[in-house]
Amino acid sequence: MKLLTCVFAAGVAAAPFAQAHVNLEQTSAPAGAYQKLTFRVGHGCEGSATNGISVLLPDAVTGAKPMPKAGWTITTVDGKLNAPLVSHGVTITSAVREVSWKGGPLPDAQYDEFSMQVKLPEAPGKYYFKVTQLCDKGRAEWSEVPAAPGAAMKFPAPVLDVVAPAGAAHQH
Ligand SMILES: [Cu+2]
Repeated sequence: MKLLTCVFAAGVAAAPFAQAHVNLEQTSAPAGAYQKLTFRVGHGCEGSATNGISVLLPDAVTGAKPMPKAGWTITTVDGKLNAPLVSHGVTITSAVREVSWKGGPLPDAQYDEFSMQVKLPEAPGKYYFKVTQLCDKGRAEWSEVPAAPGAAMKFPAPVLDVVAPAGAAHQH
């Protein structure tokens, strides 16, 4: 299937319309936290209404619990973690890897949000959530990860900056 270009990104090198993509409301959050993530859908696929959103979770992000949403059906896909995690003394080898909402459709002229709660990794860093946006006509893969800081991208993956909790340097 042909990958459509984001109409807001086309011909615009900088990112003044970054809010119009699919992105995360939260920009940063503390490591190890149970955190709400809200994915914002700013437009459809070249004018076509959105009828599905799928979010791929980074390997170290676990415990995903999608928030129900009227008019949308949720499905989750479990999978094995590349590296087992220990949480509350229990070793976790598999977890929800993908969360999808299907429904709507959400017209291109309207805006909506899709939320879930996750358990964030203990290791600080940037975590990328690759999102597939399905539309009545076409789709968009929000999966680009910057090769260098500030690199221009047509379909950036939503990103969360996981930071060390305040005072963490003094805890042992
Ligand atoms: Cu956009």
